[in-house]
Amino acid sequence: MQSTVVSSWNDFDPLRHAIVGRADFTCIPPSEPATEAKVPEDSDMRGMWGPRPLATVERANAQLDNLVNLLKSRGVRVDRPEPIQWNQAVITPDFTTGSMFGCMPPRDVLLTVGKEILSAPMSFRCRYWEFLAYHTLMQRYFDEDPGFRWEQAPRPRLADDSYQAGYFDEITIEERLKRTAALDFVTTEHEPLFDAADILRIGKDLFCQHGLTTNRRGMEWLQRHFPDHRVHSVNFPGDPYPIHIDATFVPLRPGLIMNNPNRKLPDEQREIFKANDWEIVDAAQPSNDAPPPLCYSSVWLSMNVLILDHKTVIVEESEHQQAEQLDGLGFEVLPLAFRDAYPFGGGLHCATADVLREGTCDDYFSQQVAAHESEHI
Ligand code: DAV
Repeated sequence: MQSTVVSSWNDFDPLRHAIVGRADFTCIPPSEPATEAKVPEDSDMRGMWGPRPLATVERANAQLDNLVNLLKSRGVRVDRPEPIQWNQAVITPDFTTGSMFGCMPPRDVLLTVGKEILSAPMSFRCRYWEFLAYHTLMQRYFDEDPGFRWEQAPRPRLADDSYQAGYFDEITIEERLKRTAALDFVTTEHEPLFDAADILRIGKDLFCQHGLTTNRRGMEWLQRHFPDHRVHSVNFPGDPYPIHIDATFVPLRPGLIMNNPNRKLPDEQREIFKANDWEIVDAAQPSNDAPPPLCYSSVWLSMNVLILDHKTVIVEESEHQQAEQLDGLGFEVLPLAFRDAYPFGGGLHCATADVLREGTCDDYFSQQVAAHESEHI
């Protein structure tokens, strides 16, 4: 058996070893303060909860297996989590909720920074135990790589004081947009909270989306935990459901990022990219008008691509416009059908987590800029 090396500093250096999620037993969780905030008013998921229909699980797993095969054919080693029976209640001294969620999107919970994989303190109560699906893998990496740092952020309590009560009662989209632009979110600053998928890793700099699932205290914790990094807070007015940075602000290779044109990084937060000669391009429009049924995510999963190296990217096969843009930017585009997996927790980037990418912790932003919202925390 190959021995494991854990190391990854960004999303674009050559990928050698990844974790790909599984759809087994995935549930639509019952409503709770944080999921209330995410599920759109007109969503077909409102009021539904419980295990997802088996036929949809099987279709998602088939597409996840195809992703595994594509990665292997490109020389990437792949591991899979161990799904738990997610249809069980979560009971802690501070809260109870009716079911868990799933382990299709390892990107949400596992943050790889160099030789460390950290399980994130997620704000959804239904996701409290999700890291356990990766426990056997982490144990194995720990045994095989003497330099691997197996870490966990402080477990959040997720009691009522972690959320603003009634925050989303009868709220319109306009009101949502006003509040998110004003950095007023359903999660409070009571304790550190973040999802790993809110953290964009670009070498020495970590750009964190301040939104529904990540608060300033979470970023403060990350800064203290990674003292050699620079942690920046970024936000994207225009997104009524700001959750996870990977359908909003996606680095393609050193010096190039694509930004969701409906969720633009504000001018003052672009300064650091400008000062260091990074180009920010608008992402292509999605080719689909609507997400698949029972899906949390928006049509912008079109941007949720998986980069294999500076010249190769996997794109969902129906996303012709996104594929064309990446082709024009000099990438070899590998199309892969993946929409059946979307309802289980996201796209190609969400469905994976990095174990090993080549490369080192480079300093891409040696010109730091004056403090503002994207300030170094
Ligand atoms: O646009 O719905 C999806 C990100 C999933 N990790 C969106 C964000």
